[in-house]
Parts: sequence; structure tokens; C-alpha cells
Amino acid sequence: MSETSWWKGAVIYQIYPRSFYDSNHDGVGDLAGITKKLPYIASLGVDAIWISPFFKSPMKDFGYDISDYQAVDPLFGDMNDFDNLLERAHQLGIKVMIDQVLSHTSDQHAWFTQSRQNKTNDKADWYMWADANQDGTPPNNWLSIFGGMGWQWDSRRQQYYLHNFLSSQPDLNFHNPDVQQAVLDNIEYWLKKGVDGLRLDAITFCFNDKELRDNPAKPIEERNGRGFSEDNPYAYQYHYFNNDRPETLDFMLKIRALLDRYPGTAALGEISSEDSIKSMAEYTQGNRLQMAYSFELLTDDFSVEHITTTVQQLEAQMKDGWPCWAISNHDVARVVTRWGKGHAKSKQLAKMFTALVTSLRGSVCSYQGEELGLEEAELEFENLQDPFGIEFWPTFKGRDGCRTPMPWHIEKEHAGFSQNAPWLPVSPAHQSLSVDTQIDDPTSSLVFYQTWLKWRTTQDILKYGDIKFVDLHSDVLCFYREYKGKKWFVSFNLSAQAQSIVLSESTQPINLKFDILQGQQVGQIVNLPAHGIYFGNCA
Ligand code: TEU
Repeated sequence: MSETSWWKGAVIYQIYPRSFYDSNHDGVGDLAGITKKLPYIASLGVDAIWISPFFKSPMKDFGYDISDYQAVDPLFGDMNDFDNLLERAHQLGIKVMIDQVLSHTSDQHAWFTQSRQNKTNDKADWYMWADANQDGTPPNNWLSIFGGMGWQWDSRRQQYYLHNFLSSQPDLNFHNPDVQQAVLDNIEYWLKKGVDGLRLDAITFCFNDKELRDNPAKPIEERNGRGFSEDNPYAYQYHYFNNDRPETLDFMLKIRALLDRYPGTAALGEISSEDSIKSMAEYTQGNRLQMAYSFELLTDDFSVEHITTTVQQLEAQMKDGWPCWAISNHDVARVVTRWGKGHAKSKQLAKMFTALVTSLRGSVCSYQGEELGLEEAELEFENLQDPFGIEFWPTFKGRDGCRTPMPWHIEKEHAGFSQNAPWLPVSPAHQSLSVDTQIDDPTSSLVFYQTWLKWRTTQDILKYGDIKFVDLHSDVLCFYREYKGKKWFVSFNLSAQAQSIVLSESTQPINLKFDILQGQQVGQIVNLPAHGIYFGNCA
């Protein structure tokens, strides 16, 4: 694994294509819209883009339910549009990662249409089919993340099929080697086209227990963390048998072997399990995936203790792979709202979040709109599109609030995203944070993001250096980065009050020439303004 691998320490900009830019004004963003905005993306100083699914899909889960892995959904354009996008991105020096949803397909996929016909067809065993219990109930207690039982009765075949997500997202049976090969063939189709990497959706869900054993109940004190609302019974079980099976780890070797036939390509696995840190280490061990995507900073816990213990535990366990941090994505509330709860929402806050996540050891996925400091959009129930949100409203309002269209122009209708009413309304609060209002404002979060990323990419110590935490203050995140004889002290005041820390040695302040509040060092004391940062050279 060479240090110069493009993905190591890279910033990967996540595009949710429905909401990025609508080039044909049908209210839904598209591939040609992304191509049009590639110069903007290049101006951000990111290394790569990851495009959420744009494949043929009935869109029940907005593209995460694929009915043809080798076709572009007409809503997003056609294959020509994708080829143009890839070519133009490469001309601009941007790597392109695509989203591969392997654990399940759409119920409209030809494989499933055939599989459900009867128990004897060629694809009869391609999905997780099971007979009902004597009393007609499903074969075991597995649940769907999106609500209800994980099993759907199919009247055609007179059996249940497994769905870890929506009932329109049947789980593939990876125990069947033909399924594995078909999945690998679909991946290879895109590698041949020249994509640079894969984001592997819900990858821990590929294999499910062959014996269909019941999941054990989880005691109330352990129902924490992974972003499930309190009325989602999914949090009441340990998902030992429907998720994170050892066979999935073996399948990662096959994905890697395929990638290795296309030098320079890399895979980022979305890791979600009962012990995500342990799984991140396992999924990247040996010749498995290059990077593991962490959910740990996508929770509500914005404390020095949480960030410190998460990164420390990962550093202790992960040997071969490379972590990939994210503080926003298309599944969780936007970071300014989520972590900024109880803080005055300021540009400074957004800037600090950018500086923080890109100063940790690892690669970073940065979600569209993060550079603008957007807040979670408030939506009426009537506007909701996400079935997950509709199911659990109002304790969990779903994922639409982070999926509203990108605001491009303050003056234009729908913030210049489209000339027609978009599939989700543009948030009125986003209009004034439009790209065009921020781009010429040297104090904006957008200009900070651009100048910061351009500087960071030249700082090998931030990209590749070791990381060691030091506990100096409960509200100030402090760590050292060390690389090739160079050592930096790095700190972030996570609180809305000024704070002081006492260093064990005085440092040479690194004058960061950015519009961001910075601490002052007086002797061995560093005084940090609210949400301020301080970087010092220890050499
Ligand atoms: O998300 C995976 C996912 O939802 C779980 O892994 C996670 O445990 C859950 O969000 C609780 O925090 C991916 C996509 O990102 C999402 O948009 C899709 O809906 C989902 O897979 C199904 O394909």
C-alpha cells in the first residue's frame, strides 16, 4: 500500500445525485448536472467524488433498490452521460467512486422476478427464502431496520423472503456461489469503464446466517447509539445472525482480488455492526478492503470523550486498513444541526467541523452542502419522501432533511437547483447560504473549506501522520500528529465558551492564514475562543 495511493488521506465529496443539480429541469438532479458542476467540485480541493446510486431503480429507497446494476436510471440520464462525467472528472484530476449496493436488490430486478416464480427455477436459490412456521409466522425474529419484521410473505412462491431494509429490497443469498459471481461481474462492468473506486453499501449485511438462528434480545441499557429512534424495535436486538457474518469477511477477499486486477482502484466499505470499530478493523485486515467507513461520528455525541475514545480504539485495533471519517451523509441530520445542538449556529462552527474531521488520521467523506455550513432542513410530514421517516414519524423524522436540493443561487427560484419544483423543497434557510453568496466572501464557510482543503493536501503530517490523544480539558479535543520527525499539537475547543489549556511544553504557533478563530499561546497556556482551534509545532 503505497503512501501515494490517491485514496489514502483523501477527501471524498459525496454527491446525492437527486439533489445536486438538475440539468433538464424535471425537478430531480442528474448526471449531466453533476458534470456541469465539476469545476465547482474541483474548486473545493477534494480528491474524489462518491456518487450515491444512479442505477436503474424503482426508487423506493431512492436508488438503493437497484433493478439493473449495469444501466443508468433514465431519471438521471443515460450511459453516455456517465461516460462524459467520468471523462471530465478525470480531466480535472478528480477520482470517481460509485456506490455498489450488493446485499439486496430491488424486487423489480429480473433475478428476483424469476426467483419468486417457484422453488425450482435457475434463480430459485438466489434470495433468502424460507418456509413459514406451522402457525404461519416468519421463520425467526429478524427485524427490518426500516420497521417491522425482516420477512415478507410472498403469495406467488408461498414462502417468506428476507429483507434487512424495505420489503421491496429482498436480500440476496450470498451462500450461493453463482450470486457472488454475478455480483462480482456487475462490479467489473464499472471497473472496466474506468471508475476509481467503490463505496460498498451496507456491506456487512451480505451474508445472513444459513441456519436462520434467532437474534438474542438486547438489554435496555445497551439499546444505544446506532441512530435508531426509540420506537424502532430494531434497537432491542443484537443483530448477530442477520448481519456481520464471518462469511462476509471471506467475500471481501474476492472483491479485493477483483480490484487488484484494476490497479489504482479502491473500496470503501460501509461498516455497521454491533461492534463497528472491531468490524472496521476486520473488514480491512489483510487483503480485504482498503478503507472502512465509520458511523461513529455520525451520532449525536459531540464530546471530546466520544471522539477521543472512538479514534483511539480504532487506532488500537485497525492494523492494515485506513479509516474513513464522515460527520454528515444522506442518512443522518446535517452536522451543524446534529452536533451544533445547544450552540449558536455560526459560520465558525461549520469551519471548525471541517478543520476537525480533516485533521484526524484517515480519509474523509464530506457530504454535499457541508462546505456551505447547511443546517438540517425542516420539513412538513406532507413533504416527506423517505419511507423510513414516514414509518417512524415524529420520533424519527427520516432522512429527507439532509437530502433537500443544493442551493446554488440566492436570487433564483428553487435556489437555482432547477427551474421546476424539486422532488423535495429547497429549505428557505438554505437560500441565503447559496454557493453564489459565499463564493466571493472571504469570511464564508465555503471559502474556508476551499482554502483549508488546498492547504491540507500539502500537509503530509495531516494526511499520513500518526495520531496520539492527550487529555488536557473536557471540552477541548487535543491530539498530536507525528510524521517523519515532525510533530504538531492540534486542538479544537468544542464548547461555546472560551477555554484555556496548559501544554506540557510550549509550541511554535502555526499561523493558519484562514478566516477561522484561533487560540493564542502565552507561555505554556493556550487561550482558545469559543469553537476556536490552535495548531502548534512541537519541534
Ligand atoms: O445504509 C445502511 C444503513 O442504513 C445501516 O447500515 C445503518 O445501520 C442504519 O442507517 C442505522 O444507522 C445504506 C444507505 O446509506 C442507505 O441510504 C440505504 O437506505 C440503505 O443502505 C439500504 O440500502
